Amino acid sequence: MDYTKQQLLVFYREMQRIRQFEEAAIVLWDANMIKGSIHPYLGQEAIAAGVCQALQEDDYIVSTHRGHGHCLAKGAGPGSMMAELLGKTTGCCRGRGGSMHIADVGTRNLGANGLVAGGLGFGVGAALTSKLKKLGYVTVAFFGEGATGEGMFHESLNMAAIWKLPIVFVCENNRYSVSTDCNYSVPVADVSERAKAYGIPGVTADGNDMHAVYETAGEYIKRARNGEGPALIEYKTYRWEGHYHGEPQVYRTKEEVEEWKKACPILRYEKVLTQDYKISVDELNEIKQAAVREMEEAVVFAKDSPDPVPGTVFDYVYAD
Ligand SMILES: Cc1ncc(C[n+]2csc(CCOP(=O)(O)OP(=O)(O)O)c2C)c(N)n1
Repeated sequence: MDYTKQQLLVFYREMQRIRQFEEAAIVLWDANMIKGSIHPYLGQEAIAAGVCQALQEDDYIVSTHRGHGHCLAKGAGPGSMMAELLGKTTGCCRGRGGSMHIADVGTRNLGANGLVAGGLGFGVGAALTSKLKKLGYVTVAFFGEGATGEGMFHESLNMAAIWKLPIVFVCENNRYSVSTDCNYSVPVADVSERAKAYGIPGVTADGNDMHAVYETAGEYIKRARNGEGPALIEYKTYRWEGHYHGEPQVYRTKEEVEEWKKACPILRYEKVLTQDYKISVDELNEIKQAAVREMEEAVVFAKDSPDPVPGTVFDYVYAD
């Protein structure tokens, strides 16, 4: 596929923004400023960035407990996201959601979800609305390979298939569900094989290869938009952190993690951009530094924002 230089740099920038957001969030967690756990997206940046670049502004996404990358890539502001992590009133859920329930309805992100596979049902609902009301938007449902053992995964694929809904199911196979290796928990070599059971296309692609992610997503998003129904994409990748930041990781070796860090999607893309597209290292550094500054500003905004007043705890629970 031919890309403009502007497109290439946007892909790079979006991955760097996710990387820098996560690294800044980890610093805040280590300083005990974030209550509860965070599930970093480090190592998986190409997927959120590539898939969301293939979406239109009015398309929807549903996310997971590992949802910061999806939220940022779909367009949420890092200041309001960081404030959400700190439970501040300026957060995108006014401090009520925190990391694991981060959502940004304004940018058509129906939210992260504490229930594994929980988002898939919402995604099917959003897709059904699009079809019934002829709204033309597509929904992407992100989930991990662990979610494919849940009933909700199978019910969602089945319903989306029989009604030919405009939804793309995006499985981020990062190898582990908490401590369980997918070689134990998933009985097929590729999660995408499961699409056969629902009569929809299933494809596996390299989740650390930005162009492979973007092109695969683009193909099936277009197909869904044309009324040809859902598809299941599996992106193979690897999560660098433990299940949550600070998790002991006794189920894998440091060597395995280090090996996967060599396949870093950002380093790989830097090589592609400098070697194949002759983009200078200086230009890439500038983009990285801009992402660092953007996240520093987000942290300052979040820290300076007010805490919610305890008496407002029941506000926003019900719609007006
Ligand atoms: C229905 C349900 N079962 C179990 C859990 C506990 N749990 C939280 S995350 C997780 C693993 C999820 O793995 P995966 O779907 O592969 O996503 P990843 O963490 O790898 O991104 C589990 C079992 C839960 N939150 N919800």
